[in-house]
Amino acid sequence: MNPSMAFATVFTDELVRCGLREAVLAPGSRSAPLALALHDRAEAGRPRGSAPRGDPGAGPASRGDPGGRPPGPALRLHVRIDERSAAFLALGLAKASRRPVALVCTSGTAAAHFHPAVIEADESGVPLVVLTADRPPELRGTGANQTIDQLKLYGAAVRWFCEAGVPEARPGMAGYWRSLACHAWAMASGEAGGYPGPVHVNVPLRDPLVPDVGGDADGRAGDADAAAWPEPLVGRSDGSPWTSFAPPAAISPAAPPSRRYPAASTEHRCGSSSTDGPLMRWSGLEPARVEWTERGVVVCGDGDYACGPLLELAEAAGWPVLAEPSSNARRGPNALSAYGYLLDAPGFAAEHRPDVIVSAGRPGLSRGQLALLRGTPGPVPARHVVLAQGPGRWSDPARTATCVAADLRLAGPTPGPEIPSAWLASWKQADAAARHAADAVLDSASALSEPRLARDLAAALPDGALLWAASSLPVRDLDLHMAPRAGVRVLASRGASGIDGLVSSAIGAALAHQAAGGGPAVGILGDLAFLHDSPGLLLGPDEPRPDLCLLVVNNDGGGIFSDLEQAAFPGPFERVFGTPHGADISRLAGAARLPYARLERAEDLPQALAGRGLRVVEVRTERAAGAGLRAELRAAAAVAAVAAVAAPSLPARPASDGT
Ligand SMILES: Cc1ncc(C[n+]2csc(CCOP(=O)(O)OP(=O)(O)O)c2C)c(N)n1
Ligand SMILES: [Mg+2]
Repeated sequence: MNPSMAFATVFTDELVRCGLREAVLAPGSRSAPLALALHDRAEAGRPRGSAPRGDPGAGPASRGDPGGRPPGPALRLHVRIDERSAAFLALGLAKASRRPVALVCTSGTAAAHFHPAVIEADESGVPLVVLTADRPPELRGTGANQTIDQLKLYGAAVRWFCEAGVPEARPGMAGYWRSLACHAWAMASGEAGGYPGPVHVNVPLRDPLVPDVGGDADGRAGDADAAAWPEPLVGRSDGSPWTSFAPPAAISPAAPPSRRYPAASTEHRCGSSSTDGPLMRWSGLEPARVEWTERGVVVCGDGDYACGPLLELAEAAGWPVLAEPSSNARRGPNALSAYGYLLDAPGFAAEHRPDVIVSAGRPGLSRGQLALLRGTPGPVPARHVVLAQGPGRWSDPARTATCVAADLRLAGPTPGPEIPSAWLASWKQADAAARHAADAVLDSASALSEPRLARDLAAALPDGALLWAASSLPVRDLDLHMAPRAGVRVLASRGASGIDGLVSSAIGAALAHQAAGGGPAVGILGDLAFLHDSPGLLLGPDEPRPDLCLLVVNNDGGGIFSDLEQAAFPGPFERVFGTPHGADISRLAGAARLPYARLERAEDLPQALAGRGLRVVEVRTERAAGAGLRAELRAAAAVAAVAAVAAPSLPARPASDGT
């Protein structure tokens, strides 16, 4: 076995021992050893003749481990033409599975195309192990073909960068490679104590880049010539990783897992064995104490956190829960569905200024929500406790945090859910009134509108479904119209809020969701987002395919801009913001050989969702009409909300700041 193949085979084996179940590859020549090793490992773990779309869980042993080893889990390989799509596919897989995914490309500009997904993974704490093949040092800076400076290519967006040594056939290499793989895994997954995210290993590989002639005619790494290596290449004999990391500190019994609000999915969580426990498992810190006061609010931003304890705290305190869809915390009796309308309603926010805000995840989806955090109108909240996203990561976009904590406890006498709170009742009454008014507007319109589609979609999905919501209006329409519910996992790329890579991210999330036994998946995307990642539609015949309906809301451009200040400049608006394209979505789906359908009436939504496999459903809407409808919705909801709380007056705010 030559050194490049030995490295790739051992490194792959070690990553699988760490827990790797999915790998994504965009082909090239310099990365050939990694491509062959991943393919060998994935093929060997699959029962003979089976389709490649199987569950990447347990499977028979691969023959890829030089020197043999006990049966191990299977690895699933995905191949994509476009590195940007490949990287977002990996992001979706890792986000839904909460497990690092390996992402491999060749040298040169290929590696640069990973950058947007690496940034999103950094911002949203999604674990990726990025492996970029490179020329060996002696060929760099010489004008050698397809050679660029790949060192620290992703800057500060990775948790850890490492330039691997050029593989050599000498003693000590196997331990080095296995230790390196474990290091990369731990830094990505958070098992080493950090916040999960992407890591980058630049891998210089010298020729030969394929198995030695006379080795394995199928192009497999081969076991036989492993004997010629100067030392055994095998890993730990019990199949365990070369290096394991001690689990986080024991969890305080004061923070039992929430039974009433189980986590939205049953999958593995990085660095811990359970998804449902205290908000943060990583911390040995004492929970922050929050003294009870009536006027409290819980804000749940985007993110992957066990929100059950927080929802129970909100119930015990009598505080409303203002949860973005991708927080997966919009459930339980205190969750509101139209809070965005309430916060925009004139007078409502001033009348409902909280004395304490507890925020979790990464808020920032709407201006009203940011204004609440900022304390506008009125004084900044006297107390704003931010629950950190992970070690060293917290989100405080309004810079009003008075305390950042890993966990919190409600202290002092609390009313409990059975004692009616005028404060909570007021929020709930206003929410119900706004919801009712908005529903009436939506149901009276003859054309299928974008907000109605979002509302009906969230309600129509069965328990166990996954919903990927694209940036721009789809996720905002859900935020304004999704009724509280459990059973559907909502994911979105809210780290950097790009409209890039969303076809591939949705495909990756659906694949991981279904590999773990999850139900159907739907991605709701604007037309520009869909077009932006149209290469993501192109799946080769051997590629794993999800059961995913891509619902394309085609308003022929960026509808969100019609709701923003830019709309006040009608001259340049259409060309430089609206971005009309006139693209034929059906032909694009046809070019990728995907089933395509048009949805025209709201009543037909269940039927449109009823298919199977990867498919495209287009809904045509109009940007101008959408902007008009949204204005009408805001006005109707505001009038209803304000009227609903006008009669019974709220308890007077205490003269002090309530702390
Ligand atoms: C990669 C990237 N480029 C540009 C933007 C700025 N941007 C935000 S929303 C948007 C328009 C999106 O249009 P579409 O996907 O059709 O959704 P719609 O606004 O119509 O709902 C753009 C260009 C972005 N967020 N990400
Ligand atoms: Mg659009």
